[in-house]
Amino acid sequence: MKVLEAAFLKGYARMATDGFLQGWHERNGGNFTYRLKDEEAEAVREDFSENAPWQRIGWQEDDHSVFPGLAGEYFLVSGSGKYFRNIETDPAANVCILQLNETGDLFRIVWGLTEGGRPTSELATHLANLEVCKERDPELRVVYHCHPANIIALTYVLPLDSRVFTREIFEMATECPIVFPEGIGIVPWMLCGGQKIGEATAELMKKQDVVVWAHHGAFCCGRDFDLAFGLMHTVEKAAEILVKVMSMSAYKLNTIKPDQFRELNAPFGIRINEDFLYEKKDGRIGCMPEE
Ligand code: 2HA
Ligand code: ZN
Repeated sequence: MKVLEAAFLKGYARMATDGFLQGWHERNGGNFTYRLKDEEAEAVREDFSENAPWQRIGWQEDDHSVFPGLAGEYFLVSGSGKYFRNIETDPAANVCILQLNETGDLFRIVWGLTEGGRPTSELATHLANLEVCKERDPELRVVYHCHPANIIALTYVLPLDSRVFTREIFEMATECPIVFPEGIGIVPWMLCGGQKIGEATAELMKKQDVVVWAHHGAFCCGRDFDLAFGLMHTVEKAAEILVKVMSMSAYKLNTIKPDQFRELNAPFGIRINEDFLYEKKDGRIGCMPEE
């Protein structure tokens, strides 16, 4: 089978368009990886070329990333400098499939980027995330990064504290704690495009499916495209509601209370992390747990 006919390629391209239409991918903003199943790689192997050189994963000078947990695997990855709005119309020019070597420290492009280029500048972060995700759930295959305006806006006015950020988002929609009961991780502003921010993000993704990069964007993971896209969509929708609420008032008159969140646990078969269910003194938005 040709890569262009494969269901995983079509699902990936459709999600890229969906993200673009949401306004999350201005210019070349965002990047996106999918870790292929063995049978998916096998089915399109005839379309792979093994002539491309092996390359270091690092992008910045002193980077030398190694991902032994992903050795030998294949990944569908967006191209550096490529635009999400072009992925669905011309996947072969804008994305690639790459393979990691047997020690997990070099990659080679086996398909795509037909007009040249490199995989995303955030490759180290994507692989670091995919490695820790695979460890906690072997079926977690999608890592997605985008620039959603409301999530980013909140990083200027909420404390950059996972407990506060998560709790304020949880209060904006009952489905939030059901969809991501482990909450949102926060990486303070750091230089993007390298190994250090990748390590900081992956440390949080060991437990959390959503990580916000302050003043930049967000990452999420998922078992498939629907779950990863749906997760980002849910967080950004809640962030949009919070921006609207904060535009009207610094205080909430009504909200969902900790014991009401706890009522969700049994019927939905979840366990909302208690770190987010602290008592609040009043309805002021963004107050720290100890205030
Ligand atoms: O431009 O989003 O984080 C791609 C990015 C870098
Ligand atoms: Zn970005």
